[in-house]
Amino acid sequence: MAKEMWWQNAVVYQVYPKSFQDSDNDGIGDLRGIINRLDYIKQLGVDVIWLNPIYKTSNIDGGYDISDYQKINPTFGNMTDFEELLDKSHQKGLKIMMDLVVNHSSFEHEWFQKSIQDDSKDNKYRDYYIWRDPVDGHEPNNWGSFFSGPAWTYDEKSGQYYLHLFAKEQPDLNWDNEAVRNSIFDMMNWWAAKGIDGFRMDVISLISKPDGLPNAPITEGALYGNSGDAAANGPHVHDYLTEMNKQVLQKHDWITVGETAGVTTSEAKKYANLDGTELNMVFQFEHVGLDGNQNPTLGKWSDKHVSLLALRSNLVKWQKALAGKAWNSLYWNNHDQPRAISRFGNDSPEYRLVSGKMLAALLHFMQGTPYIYQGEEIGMTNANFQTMDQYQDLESINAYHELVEQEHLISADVMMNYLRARSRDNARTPMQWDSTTYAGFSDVTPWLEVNANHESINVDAALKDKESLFYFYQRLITLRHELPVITDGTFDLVTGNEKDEAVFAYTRKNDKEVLLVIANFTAQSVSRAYNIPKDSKLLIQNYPDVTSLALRPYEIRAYLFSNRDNESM
Ligand code: ISL
Repeated sequence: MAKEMWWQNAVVYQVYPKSFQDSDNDGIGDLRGIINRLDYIKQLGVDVIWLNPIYKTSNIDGGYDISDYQKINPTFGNMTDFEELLDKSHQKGLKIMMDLVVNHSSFEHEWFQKSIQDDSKDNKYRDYYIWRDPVDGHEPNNWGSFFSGPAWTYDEKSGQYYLHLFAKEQPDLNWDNEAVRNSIFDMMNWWAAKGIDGFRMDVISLISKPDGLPNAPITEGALYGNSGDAAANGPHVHDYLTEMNKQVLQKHDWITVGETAGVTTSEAKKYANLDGTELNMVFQFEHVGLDGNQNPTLGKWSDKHVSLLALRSNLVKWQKALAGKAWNSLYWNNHDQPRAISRFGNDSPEYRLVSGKMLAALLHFMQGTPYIYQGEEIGMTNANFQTMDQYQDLESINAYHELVEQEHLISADVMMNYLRARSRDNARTPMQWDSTTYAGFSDVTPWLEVNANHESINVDAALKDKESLFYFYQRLITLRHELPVITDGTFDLVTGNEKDEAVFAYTRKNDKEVLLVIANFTAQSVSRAYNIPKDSKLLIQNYPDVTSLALRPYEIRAYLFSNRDNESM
């Protein structure tokens, strides 16, 4: 491997501020809440905190609709609070990665307000967004919004439509306009001067729209063309990121990660190339798309469980394809995805802990930078909401409305199951600090209901129990910092493992050492024969004892031994 960069050996903790810790008892998390919990984050041992958007917002989409990129959301605090958070984090050796949401702004942003201000269509800000004339009295093309309905909204005053790949309150910025790019780079440099440590870039793969905005292929039965496919990895995206790199990123020793919907391994090798001309790494979406609905119209709405065969072949593909060429980010969940244990493990009381540890170790021993989403480290589970009024997320609410009430494609009961399995609100229930009524998140009713299981699943309980998931994560993070093979070792599946329907087994190998990871992905005991050298050290396991090579439900073991190259697994 070429010269190692600090972020290749780092672990990131993702904080969704709205749901992390409320310090002023308005039921909404805030910056002071995060400041008060920095010691907890530090105790886990991570290197970086990624903050979901904390900017002034219209609050349509959890802060991903920014109305002023240089102001703090007043519900979260003010710039002095932010500076204190940055300062205190740095004092504790924690870096802060901000969210950069520049595929779109809020409709309330000054640029958009000026863009719609008059109907002359030639003011400077008109071209900051993507405006088109109607075609035959309709939308300019067939693109659908990620959040239901068409991706175009008509503006009566000017007689034109504007493009929004997300909600109508999130108009897409026109990256083909150099003035837009320069405004964004100036804003990034302004944050750089504050001393931040990097950016996570929201849907950055969508910023360059295809020339002429042609219709997107439409799957049979689908309501709209797939705008995500149409806009992903567009004609100039790499030029624009190279430009951003020159004007901003190159000047700093930052961590940067692109959220790249629709990214393939060959595209990822460009975005996250090791020459450092674009970004450090990307979030790919393939492994969280494998359990989607068979019916393409329903897309992500499903309650299916992915098979180990499909999941493993995907994860292995990414490990292999990027090795030596680009850098992976590793994640099971985030603020948009259901909880890892509920989705990929088993959230029953019997197996929650053991399957959570298995998932953690399986991911953390791969090559790449691991991301831990708040609450993952204590094994929080899906929200298990029973009625629609418990949901707050616009994606969930719009989808219910469109699929159940408007198009009658599925019944309310089926959709409720799908939401329990996939709604973004599963990830957004308040952080569970203790067993009190509002889980120590707030003294008043929180903006989104606390998961009922906070009485037993909470930070207080985890910190008191030496066998908790928290300490298991802490150990995994320490191991990554101490053992180079976790960062630089080559990745290989154990011979023959690709067809195993129950066990995932791989090695990481460098000149000196071999790390062998064996994980049972099922609730049944299985036995397998692996050649484990006598002098190997059992590095970590999720059962208190080891007897034979029979693997108990969700058992994982990682062995470390010296590399005797000719040895076969
Ligand atoms: O959440 C999704 C599926 O449920 C994705 O399609 C998601 O919309 C996509 O990954 C983009 O996500 C990001 O941009 C959105 C915002 O709502 C998400 O929270 C953010 O992570 C628009 O800014």
